[in-house]
Amino acid sequence: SSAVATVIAKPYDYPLPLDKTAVVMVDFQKDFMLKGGFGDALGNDLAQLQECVPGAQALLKAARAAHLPIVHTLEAHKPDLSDLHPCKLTRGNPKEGMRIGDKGAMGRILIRDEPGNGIVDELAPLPGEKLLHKPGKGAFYNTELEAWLQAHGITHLLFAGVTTEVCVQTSMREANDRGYECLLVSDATGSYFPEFKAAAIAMIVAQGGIVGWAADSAAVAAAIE
Ligand code: C5J
Repeated sequence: SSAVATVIAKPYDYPLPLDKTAVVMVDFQKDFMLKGGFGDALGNDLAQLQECVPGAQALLKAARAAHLPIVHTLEAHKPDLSDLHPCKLTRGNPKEGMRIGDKGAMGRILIRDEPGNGIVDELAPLPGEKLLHKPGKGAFYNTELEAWLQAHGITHLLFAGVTTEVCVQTSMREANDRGYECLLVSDATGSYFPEFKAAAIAMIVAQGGIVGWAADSAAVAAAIE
């Protein structure tokens, strides 16, 4: 269909073409959300990220019912670390044995296909949904995402994920510069720092939506159901 739904959003209504919109679930990984992973290794307060799980579940449910394509990104490095810049390996001065590639409680930290690198059970991908491994913070850097979106005729992206001001905001800015109309689902994204989440949303929608729009999962669900 060529139907266009309307999401009540900030800074103003978001037109959502039902056959040209995809959902990008950014890095809902055990590595960021559970003990023994990468986020934990960097000394973060993991409890903060749990708050956005219900909103992310509501978004997934509505998007699946509306048959929107869903992309799940995973921040991940190859086992031989050939896609890991030295600056990322050493950044944060992690404790001995807690660097990217080291063996942690959930397997090697931030390495593709290790148990800790997978998505949390509550938001597990379904067969047929796209998994996208990315070595950087942004989902477009060194990945097949842009080609995949073009092949599927996607022009509009709904973003969710962790963390708001790092991988989610970076990916949304990359998408905005590539011409995609982007909306951040505000209760489906979380940060270790609640004040950074609030600031990221505010800076995205400021200046008439300089990076894009924001709305909660209920507003998105109401528009696409
Ligand atoms: C971080 C991410 N925060 N997924 N990664 O290192 O936001």
